[in-house]
Amino acid sequence: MTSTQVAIVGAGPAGLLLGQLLAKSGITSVIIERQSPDYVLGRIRAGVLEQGTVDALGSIGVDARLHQEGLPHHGFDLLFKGERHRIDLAALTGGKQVMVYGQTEVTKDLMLAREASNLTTIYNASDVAIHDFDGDSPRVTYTLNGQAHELKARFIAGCDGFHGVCRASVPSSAIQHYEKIYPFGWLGVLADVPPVADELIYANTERGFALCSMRSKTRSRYYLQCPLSDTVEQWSDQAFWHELGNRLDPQAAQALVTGPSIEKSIAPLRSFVAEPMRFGSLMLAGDAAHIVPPTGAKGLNLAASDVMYLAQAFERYFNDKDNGGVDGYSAQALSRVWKAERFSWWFTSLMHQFPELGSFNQKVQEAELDYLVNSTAAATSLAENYVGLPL
Ligand code: RFL
Ligand code: PHB
Repeated sequence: MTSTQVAIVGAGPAGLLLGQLLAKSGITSVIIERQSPDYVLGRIRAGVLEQGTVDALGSIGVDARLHQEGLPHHGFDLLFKGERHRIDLAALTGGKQVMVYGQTEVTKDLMLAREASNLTTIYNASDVAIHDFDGDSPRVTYTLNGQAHELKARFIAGCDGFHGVCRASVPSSAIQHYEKIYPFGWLGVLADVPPVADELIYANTERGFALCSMRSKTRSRYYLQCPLSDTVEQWSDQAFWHELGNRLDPQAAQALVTGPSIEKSIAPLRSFVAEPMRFGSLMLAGDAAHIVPPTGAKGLNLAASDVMYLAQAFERYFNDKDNGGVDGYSAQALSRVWKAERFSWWFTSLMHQFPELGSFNQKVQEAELDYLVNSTAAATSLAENYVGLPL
C-alpha cells in the first residue's frame, strides 16, 4: 500500500491543476485516472479562459505556450435580428479580457509539467473506488494491469467529472442535487479553416443558436443548437456549413470558409449542482460537483476556481495546521459556482430557441438583446460575468 497527502481522482483539468498547485506548496499527491493520456487529450471541449484561470496557470509556471499561442480577446459579437453588435469586454470591465486557448492545450501543458516534476499519475486504472472518507484515513482502491492496488491519503479530491465515482459514492441522504436539463444540444465541429471573424460570435436566430469560436488563426470551432434526437451521422459537413451560413448575418455568411471537419460531436446541455462539496475527507471539485451549459464558457473556469480554493484550504491544513480552509471550502466554492450557474442559465435562455415557448419568447429575447447592446448597465453585467467574477 502506498500513501500520499492528497489522493486525486481524475486527470482532467481540475485534477491536474490541483496536483501542480499542491506541489508548489510542498504537498504530496497521486492522481488516479481511468483513461489513457491520449484519451484525455482527445476530448475537444472548452476554449475560453478567464484571467483568473490564466493567472492560476501562471502561478505554477504553466503559461509559456498559453501566452505564445493563446489569443487574447477583448470583446465578442452578439448577433440577433440579422445584425451583429459588439460587446466591448475591455471597455466595460476596466481593461479585462479573456484568452482563447483550448482545454486540450491546457491539459497537455499540465500533463507535461506534472511529468517534468516527477509527480505520479496512474493512468488506465480500472475499478476505482473510494473508502472511509467519513474518517481521517480515506483510501482509494483500483486495479492496474490486473493487479489490485490501494492508496492511503489524508484527503481525497474528487476531480473525476460528472460521470465519476466520487460523487456517486456519497450516501444519497448526505447530498442534494439541483438540476435543469435543456431540450436541445450543441452540434460542434472543429475544422482547419480560418475563423469567420477575429472575435467570437454568439447568434440568436429563429433557426436556433449558433456560436463561432476558434482554437487558432487557422482552426475554427463552430456550434449549432440542434434537437436532442439528432445524431452526428445525420449531419454531413455540407449540411453543417449550410446551416451555419443560414444562422449568420450576410457579411459573416459570405466570409465563412468551409472545409472538412476534423471532429464532430453532439453535447447535451445541463445545469447541475451537488451540495455540499465536502463530505468528511472527500472534497469534490469541477464537473464532479457541477455542470453548466457551455454558453457562458464557465465549466473549465469553475473547475479552476474550485481547485484554487481547495489548494489554499489544503495549504492551510498541512502547512499551518489550520482547519479553516477545509471547513469553509464548500461554502466558498458554492458561492462562486451558483453565480456562474445563474449566468450560464441566463445566457443560454437568452440565446436559444425554446420551441415550446413559442414566438412570444423569441420577441422577448430580441427585446432583451436590444436592451443589452444599448444599455451600458446591462452590457456591463454581461461583460463582468463573461470575463469572470472575482475569486
Ligand atoms: P473532466 O474534464 O471531465 O475530467 C474528469 C476526469 O476524471 C476521469 N474519471 C475518472 N478517473 C478515475 N476513476 C473514475 N471512476 C473516473 N471517472 C472519470 C475522466 O476520465 C476525466 O479525465 O472534469 P474537470 O477536470 O472537472 O474539468 C471540467 C471541464 O472539462 C468542463 O467543465 C469544460 O470542458 C466545460 N466546457 C467549457 N468550459 C469553459 O470553461 N469554457 C468553455 O468554452 C467550455 N466549452 C465545455 C465547452 C464543455 C463542452 N462539453 C462537451 C461538455 C464546450 C463543450 C462542447
Ligand atoms: C469553444 O470554443 O469551444 C467555446 C467558446 C465559447 C463558449 C463555449 C465553447 O461559450
